[in-house]
Amino acid sequence: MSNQNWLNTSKIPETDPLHEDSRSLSEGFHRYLRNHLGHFLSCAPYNIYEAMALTIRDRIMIRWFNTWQRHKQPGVRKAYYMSLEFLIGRALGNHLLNLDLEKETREALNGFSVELEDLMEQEPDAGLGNGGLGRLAACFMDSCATLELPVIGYGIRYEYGMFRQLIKHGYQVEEPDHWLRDGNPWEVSRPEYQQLVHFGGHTVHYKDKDGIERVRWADTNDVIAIPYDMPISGYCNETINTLRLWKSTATEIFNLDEFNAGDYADAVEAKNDAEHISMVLYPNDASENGKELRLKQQYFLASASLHDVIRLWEETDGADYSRFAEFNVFQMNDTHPTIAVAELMRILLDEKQLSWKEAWAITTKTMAYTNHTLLPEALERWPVSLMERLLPRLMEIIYQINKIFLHEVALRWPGDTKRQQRMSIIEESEHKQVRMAYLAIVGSFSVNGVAKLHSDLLCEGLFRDFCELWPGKFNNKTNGVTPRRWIARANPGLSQLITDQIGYEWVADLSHIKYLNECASPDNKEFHKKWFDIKQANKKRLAQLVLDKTGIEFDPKAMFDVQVKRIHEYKRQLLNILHVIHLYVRIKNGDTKNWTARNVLIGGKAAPGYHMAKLIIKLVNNVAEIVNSDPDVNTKLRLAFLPNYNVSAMEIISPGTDLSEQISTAGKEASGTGNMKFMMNGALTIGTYDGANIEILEQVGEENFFLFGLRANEVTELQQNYDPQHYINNDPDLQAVMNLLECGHFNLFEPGIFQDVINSLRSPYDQWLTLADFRSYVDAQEKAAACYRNRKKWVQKSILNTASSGYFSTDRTMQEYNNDIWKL
Ligand code: 26Q
Repeated sequence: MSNQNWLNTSKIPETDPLHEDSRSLSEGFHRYLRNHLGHFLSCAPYNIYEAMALTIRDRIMIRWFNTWQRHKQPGVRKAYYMSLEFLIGRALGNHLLNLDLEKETREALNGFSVELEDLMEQEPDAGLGNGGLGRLAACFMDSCATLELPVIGYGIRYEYGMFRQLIKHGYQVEEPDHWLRDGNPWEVSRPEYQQLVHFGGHTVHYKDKDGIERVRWADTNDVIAIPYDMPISGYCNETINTLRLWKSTATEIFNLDEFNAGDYADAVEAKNDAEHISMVLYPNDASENGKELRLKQQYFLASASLHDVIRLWEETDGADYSRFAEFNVFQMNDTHPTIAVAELMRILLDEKQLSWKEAWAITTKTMAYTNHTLLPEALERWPVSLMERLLPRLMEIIYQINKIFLHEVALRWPGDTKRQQRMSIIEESEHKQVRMAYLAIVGSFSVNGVAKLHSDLLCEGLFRDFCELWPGKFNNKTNGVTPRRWIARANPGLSQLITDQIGYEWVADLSHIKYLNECASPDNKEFHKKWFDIKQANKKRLAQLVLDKTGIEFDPKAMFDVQVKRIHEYKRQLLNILHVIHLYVRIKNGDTKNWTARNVLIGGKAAPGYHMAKLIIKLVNNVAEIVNSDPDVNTKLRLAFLPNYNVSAMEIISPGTDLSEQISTAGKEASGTGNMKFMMNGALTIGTYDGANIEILEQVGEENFFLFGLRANEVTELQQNYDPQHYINNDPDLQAVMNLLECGHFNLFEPGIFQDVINSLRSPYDQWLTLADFRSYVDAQEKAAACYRNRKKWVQKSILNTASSGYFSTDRTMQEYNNDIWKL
């Protein structure tokens, strides 16, 4: 497609592999700093990081190339993880761990007045995701490389990642995160593999020379997609997998026309439109419906990635599509890239001239879909009118898929027109919409949820009709997290202790962590003491972070009670605050016999347009102000809101946490993954019977978990007839808390600002049933507090939590995806 002549670099003779001793690293580092970056006398701290990253990247290159070569061989079946989000965080420390170069790198910096830790701090987080779903994609990539699975990640190279959160007067303020400002030393651009992506225009139906009906998508506005590759290193193996991120730019042709017409401004605007596609990550972690640019992003990713895979296929296997499905499988991370179902059909039909039957067989053998939500309001829908304007050919194909599908439904349930309506991919209402989840289910051979309960509830509820139709399609894949980042990197103290005790195998095979069970008994005084001391050191590190970011001082001797995650009503940060207010009331009433001092930490971002979530942040800050400034209270209780929660912050937070708050309304949190990071690092969980909490509870045992609250079925039942006043009337503790909130105690100079929060708590339509779980939450908190006072018992439970976390490694999750879905 491009007029450039790309040179064949494979004929250039190989050079000797680069050495990996500290001296060579040091030389490489100096060369980069001086010869490449031009810093002979002075440089910014960032340049030191940059020079070291480039030095390490050099060592990655040859392995990366070799991995590509292996994967390119004919007969290698590959999986493609398609995701609008990859929440990677920092890379340098991770590569050093995986390449086992930390010691050498540290030595290479000797004589240079900079510590490796400070240098690593210079790297900005790659925050290309909102939360759980994006971080999961990053953990998956890590595990696939470690397991040597040929998996390529496909995503968007957002110029601006997740916004930076500032707190001003207690309110969230968003700031753009220009993470690429100083360049990205890890990425390699590959303009030779650019792709054209079409938008707009119209379709032309015609008969080809054999009289077969064909369709051409004409008069489109095209955008170029340029791939930028990021290396994903495996742990202590030679594998470097690829995360391929697309950047959008304008086509030259497109601009030239406008220039020639003398329309400079229009040309610039067109260029702008094209470049906007990969400009910014949408900061909502529930679908925000109808935004045209978001749909463009989705199609941009799907189209560029599919064409890339097709290109690879034709390069290695020729144009024989009869075997395409044997060697390729796509995993769609939620419905976000689901337009890929229609796009693959379009490519096979219109570009490769396959028949509908052939194209559909290939599509439904290569597409797999993962669902991440049970909230019906979060299911993606796109207006048909928008689709027709932006992607007219794809809309035609979706109609055709739906027609054939509804025919199948009609044959299965004759005369059941209600069911046909319910199951239709097109929602027939005044404003017709495409139900992306249904398109994904119909077009995929596998549909999975992300925790046992979640997968069960999907089949009982949202996807019930589809499960009846195709029971074999639906399966569960419980989430995990990578132990490399979340233990080995985040918690070096604990890692060393674990390795000293049970050997190093746990890093690549977390099932080994169970051997820690033997150390849990308090008879192991020495081990207990080491475990405790490490937690203390990690708490000090976390306290320092809190102090730096908020000015609030946490006492490392007190319990660290932490809830960090996106701010959402269903996650019930409000319930947490109600408990804090309850503790405050108790202290003020002198009800402090056998008190357990606590530091309560809450962190997380609110979607910029989510009023209630933003108000919750303000409430945390206002309560914190009152609690922390009261000398009667602040020796027993402190509260802080940590601004700008992100991956790097979690690397400090999870090792320093005693009590992990996982308190969503049962049946609403698909899985949760923060819960797993805390558990691995020896935190105990206070949680509802929801998502992966249930599996954590099963693994660690009820005596080592503070369970409370309604079950999912009880939630559904109570929602029919919920009377919050009833709970207030019958619980003096709750009454006292509500009184304080309602009399404006936490907003003395800001009258009425929390009225919306109060109204939602008191509403019989409060879906999240916050007040219904108040009593059992407070009681569970009391149990946790009592347990914490018994150090021996607490440390024992802490060890047991880590020891029981083996199941929650993404290595296990990826093995299950591979065994049941990908079969690589
Ligand atoms: C959709 C359309 C338009 C704009 C934004 C979005 C959008 C973006 C992100 C919708 C949802 C998300 C993210 C969802 C998410 O993070 N879900 C979480 O996924 C985790 C991994 O499976 C689970 O552990 C969590 O329970 C789930 O909430």
